Amino acid sequence: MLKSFQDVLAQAKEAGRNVTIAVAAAQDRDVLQAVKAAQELGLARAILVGDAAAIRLLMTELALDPATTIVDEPDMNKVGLAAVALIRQGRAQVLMKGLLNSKDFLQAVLHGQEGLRTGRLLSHLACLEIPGEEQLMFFSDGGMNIAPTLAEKKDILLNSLLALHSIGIRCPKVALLTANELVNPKMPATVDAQVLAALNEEAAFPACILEGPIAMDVALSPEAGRHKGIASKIAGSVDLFLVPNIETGNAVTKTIIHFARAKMAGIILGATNPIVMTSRAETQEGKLYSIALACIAAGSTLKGGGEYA
Ligand code: COD
Repeated sequence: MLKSFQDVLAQAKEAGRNVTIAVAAAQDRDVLQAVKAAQELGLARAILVGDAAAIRLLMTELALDPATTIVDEPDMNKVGLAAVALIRQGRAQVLMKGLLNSKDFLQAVLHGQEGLRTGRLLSHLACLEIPGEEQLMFFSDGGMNIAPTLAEKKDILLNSLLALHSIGIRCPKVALLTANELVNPKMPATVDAQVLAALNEEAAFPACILEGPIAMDVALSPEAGRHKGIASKIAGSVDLFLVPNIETGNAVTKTIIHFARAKMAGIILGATNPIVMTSRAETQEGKLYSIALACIAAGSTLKGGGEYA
């Protein structure tokens, strides 16, 4: 059971995948420090795509392995696709966002002819280690899908469950996050949560204990559940929070990071290959944990189709 990012690193080292990462717009100190740490831990090699002159300067400063391959693409409009091309050519197995905007990076990933689409929905999964908490907590989707429809929420849930299963959480506890436990047609998230919970009763998803609609207080605290008269099997031990929209996921995770000094890793699921996507402001530590998470969540990557094992 993964309880911390040290466990994630240990599992990634044990998996010994030693993959190659294609880093898009690698001319960034924190990105290169994370790459250096991943190389030294034996997690991954890297191909650095971006402004070669700027990358070389940083490599010297950080004493990065001088044998590390660089692909020169200083044009920020082309750098995402140049890194994606390395994945398509089989020269790299994991894609990583460097110093470019998430939107530009994701548009390269989603490119119709030259991207990494599988026919499935792609979604972002955030993993947080929060001081004082006994387990890692996962949030989706606070990074890619802006206002998911019910069908998209199904896919986001499926992507997340496959990833959690592949990192060893066999029966994740899932909270379908809303502002209230009562179903209210004026709050569409509660209606969607009710439908998803009913689908889970029919075994539409991989193994999980899923509850919703459920508000954050009950999801976090059995005591709050008792006060509100709600019997919950997941209160206080939720693995995965499925949020109703990108603003909720983004704000919740960034708030936890700020106030609780949490650490976060972020990956994109549902593409042909695992993808590391963190905020440009994320620390080198968070970027390293994201690489490790991508390496061990690779088992959830399906080549086309929508079925799951
Ligand atoms: N999965 C699979 N295909 C997708 C997805 C997805 N999640 N999103 C769009 N597509 C496909 C569509 O079906 C269509 O074929 C094509 O891509 C273009 O769709 P649009 O027009 O909706 O795409 P864009 O380019 O306008 O938007 C896609 C983004 C992912 C760039 C957009 O949703 C976005 O900006 N998301 C938020 C990124 C962000 O700022 N995150 C916060 C910081 S971490």
